[in-house]
Amino acid sequence: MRPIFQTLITSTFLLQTAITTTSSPQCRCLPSSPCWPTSSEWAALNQTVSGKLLAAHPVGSVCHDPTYDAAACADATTNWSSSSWRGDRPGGMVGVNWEVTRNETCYITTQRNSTCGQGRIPVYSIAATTPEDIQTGVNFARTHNLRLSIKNTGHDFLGRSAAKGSLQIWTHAMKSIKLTDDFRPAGCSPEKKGESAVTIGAGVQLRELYKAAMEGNRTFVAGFASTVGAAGGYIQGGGHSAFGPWQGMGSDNALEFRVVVADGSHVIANEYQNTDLYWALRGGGGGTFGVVTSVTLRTFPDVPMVIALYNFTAPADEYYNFLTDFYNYVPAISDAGGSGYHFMFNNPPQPNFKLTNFFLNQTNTSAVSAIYAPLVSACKSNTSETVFQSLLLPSAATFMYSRLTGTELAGYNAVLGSRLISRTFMDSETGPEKLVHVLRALAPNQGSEFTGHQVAGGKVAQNAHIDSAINPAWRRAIMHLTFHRGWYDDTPVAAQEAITKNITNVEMGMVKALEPDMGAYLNEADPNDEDWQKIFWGDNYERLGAVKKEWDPQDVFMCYPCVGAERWDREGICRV
Ligand SMILES: Cc1cc2nc3c(=O)[nH]c(=O)nc-3n(C[C@H](O)[C@H](O)[C@H](O)COP(=O)(O)OP(=O)(O)OC[C@H]3O[C@@H](n4cnc5c(N)ncnc54)[C@H](O)[C@@H]3O)c2cc1C
Ligand SMILES: *[C@@H]1O[C@H](CO)[C@@H](O)[C@H](O)[C@H]1NC(C)=O
Ligand SMILES: *[C@@H]1O[C@H](CO)[C@@H](O)[C@H](O)[C@H]1NC(C)=O
Ligand SMILES: *[C@@H]1O[C@H](CO)[C@@H](O)[C@H](O)[C@H]1NC(C)=O
Ligand SMILES: *[C@@H]1O[C@H](CO)[C@@H](O)[C@H](O)[C@H]1NC(C)=O
Ligand SMILES: *[C@@H]1O[C@H](CO)[C@@H](O)[C@H](O)[C@H]1NC(C)=O
Ligand SMILES: *[C@@H]1O[C@H](CO)[C@@H](O)[C@H](O)[C@H]1NC(C)=O
Ligand SMILES: *[C@@H]1O[C@H](CO)[C@@H](O)[C@H](O)[C@H]1NC(C)=O
Ligand SMILES: *[C@@H]1O[C@H](CO)[C@@H](O)[C@H](O)[C@H]1NC(C)=O
Ligand SMILES: *[C@@H]1O[C@H](CO)[C@@H](O)[C@H](O)[C@H]1NC(C)=O
Ligand SMILES: CC(=O)N[C@H]1CO[C@H](CO)[C@@H](O)[C@@H]1O
Repeated sequence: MRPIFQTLITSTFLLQTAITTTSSPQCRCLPSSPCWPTSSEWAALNQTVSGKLLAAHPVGSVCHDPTYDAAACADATTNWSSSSWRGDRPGGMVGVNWEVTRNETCYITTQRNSTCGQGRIPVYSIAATTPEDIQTGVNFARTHNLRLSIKNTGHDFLGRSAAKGSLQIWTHAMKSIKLTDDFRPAGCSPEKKGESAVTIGAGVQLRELYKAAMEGNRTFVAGFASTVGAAGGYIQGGGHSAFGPWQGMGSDNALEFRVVVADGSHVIANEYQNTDLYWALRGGGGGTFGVVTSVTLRTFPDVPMVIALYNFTAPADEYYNFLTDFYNYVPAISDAGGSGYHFMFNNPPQPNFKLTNFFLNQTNTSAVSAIYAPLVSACKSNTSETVFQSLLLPSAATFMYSRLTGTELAGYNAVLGSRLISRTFMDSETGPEKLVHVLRALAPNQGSEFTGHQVAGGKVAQNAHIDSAINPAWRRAIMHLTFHRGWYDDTPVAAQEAITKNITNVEMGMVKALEPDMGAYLNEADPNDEDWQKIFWGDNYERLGAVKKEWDPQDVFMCYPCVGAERWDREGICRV
């Protein structure tokens, strides 16, 4: 070795030593490291949390040697695609691709004798029932320099709720729900008037909350899903909803958080105390600033609503003309208070469009039908099929609960692409046409559908004055567009990579070119975009970085792509 390199290496080494002795270790302790806690230390931890420490395993491991179990494997096979079954297990994620490392084969479709690796599933899990359990877990992970992960339901589309070699804090069992008409944030002035709200434990899932709200004749802002968590990644990521254009983003209506932070203390964050943490928790993303133990959400009276249903099928040219016309109407639908979802199915023999729009606190079905009437008549033809209806529903709360089936599709391998589309773009003369041009170009390579989430505009835009960490692009948006690409368990690793790279480099490239200055929703987006800081948080990223440094200087909490993740490798194991 030439002396120059020798010197370089030696000085680099010295520098490293200096850094590690004055700050934190370079890498986390993994089960293979000498610094991994001893079995008696794990046993003591288990005792402190009253026996709630579990060994976590990939859900497919019961179908493989040497852990094969015929009955458990039959159960796994039956329930493989159920998000509630996956949510009930510490090793279950909604996307199998976030459980299994690409070259490992822990599937129900692979042979019993093929190796089932631990993949990205944590080693141990604390099935917390109290904030104290969580404090114990955070302190243990910090003291032993462990990779810490937080799992609520495992729905994260970007894989943030699993982490290789980690100790998991699992919030699933924290199910308390308390409605009140007189919520006053801790620390507020005596004159502050109370308001209607609900305080929920970290593990409450949306269907449970919709049920409680319906029974209390109330509504609240949340997603259209049964098993997504109400207090975890959803609300901390901003939380979009069909009720958003009526009452704002989910996080706009989060009044108070209780959080176990990196030093192990349990703190309150609201408008009156720890305001920087409160700012960051409303849109800064889950898994980053602490473990939220409970959150208080504003509630609203139950109201009637009108829903508009549209079903359109036609040969491709006619279909895409219709779609362009439809997007020209989206601003008018938004101005009339409309929100909701439309689905664009690209499957042969003919593309099909389905829409469900919500008009909250409205009762006049003729007024709603009148908004769509010109579109409906312009697009009716002898080659298309159109069904349009508007219906009056007496209770929005009852409708939401009754439409939720209790579980969602899970157990697949997929990644998403998505983009927030601005009101300005949709209002522009050529915007709708350009958007449809891209949708048409992407359709042949499309697994099933595009979804247009009409969850912005209205109160979401009007709430631009709220100072929170949410991506400012949400305030300018009129729609959140998503699509996904999947693969099979036995798709070769190289082919999987070709699919994910194509989304990032080709397909998202086309979508982003429509409006380079917009962004994306951090909970439903391409996990591989290198520009994630700007895309998910825009100008808020710098301030988020400062809050992260203040509350968690050693990065006890880490996920990817999450605030501060540029300091770590992709799995959050070694600093870069
Ligand atoms: C079927 C389906 C429907 C969806 N519908 C909607 C929708 O209508 N609107 C919408 O906005 N989004 C929707 N989403 C996206 C959803 O918001 C995200 O998947 C979100 O991450 C789920 O949060 P979770 O806590 O349930 O999941 P998890 O995967 O368990 O957690 C997500 C992230 O939050 C962290 N986290 C979880 N709990 C805590 C906690 N207590 N404290 C700190 N960090 C925590 C995790 O570490 C992880 O980083 C949907 C997703 C699916 C799969
Ligand atoms: C923790 O203790 C409980 C009850 O004593 C036991 O059932 C469980 O297996 C222990 N967990 C681990 C990881 O050993
Ligand atoms: C998968 O690849 C990783 C990284 O290359 C390697 O460490 C691991 O042993 C592989 N697992 C299997 C089952 O081949
Ligand atoms: C697994 O079992 C099949 C037959 O059931 C056999 O052909 C194959 O060689 C086995 N593979 C390993 C790795 O043992
Ligand atoms: C909800 O409304 C129904 C019908 O108006 C009423 O009978 C019921 O008592 C109300 N429930 C609550 C908790 O206010
Ligand atoms: C909507 O259109 C599809 C495709 O033409 C058809 O199969 C379906 O039954 C229609 N649904 C309704 C509610 O009209
Ligand atoms: C519903 O609309 C009426 C006016 O039409 C308004 O007075 C009332 O406050 C609204 N209710 C809610 C909960 O928005
Ligand atoms: C409902 O809307 C229609 C069409 O805009 C209007 O003519 C009618 O007067 C409205 N009905 C009520 C009760 O407001
Ligand atoms: C549809 O209508 C057009 C014009 O009215 C006509 O030329 C065409 O033949 C019709 N197509 C079918 C399939 O009936
Ligand atoms: C990449 O995406 C484009 C647009 O959807 C598609 O035409 C092309 O076939 C894709 N390539 C691969 C390798 O998937
Ligand atoms: C949690 C869950 O969905 N469990 C189901 C697994 O499959 C069996 C058989 O269909 C059902 O009875 C369980 O409810």
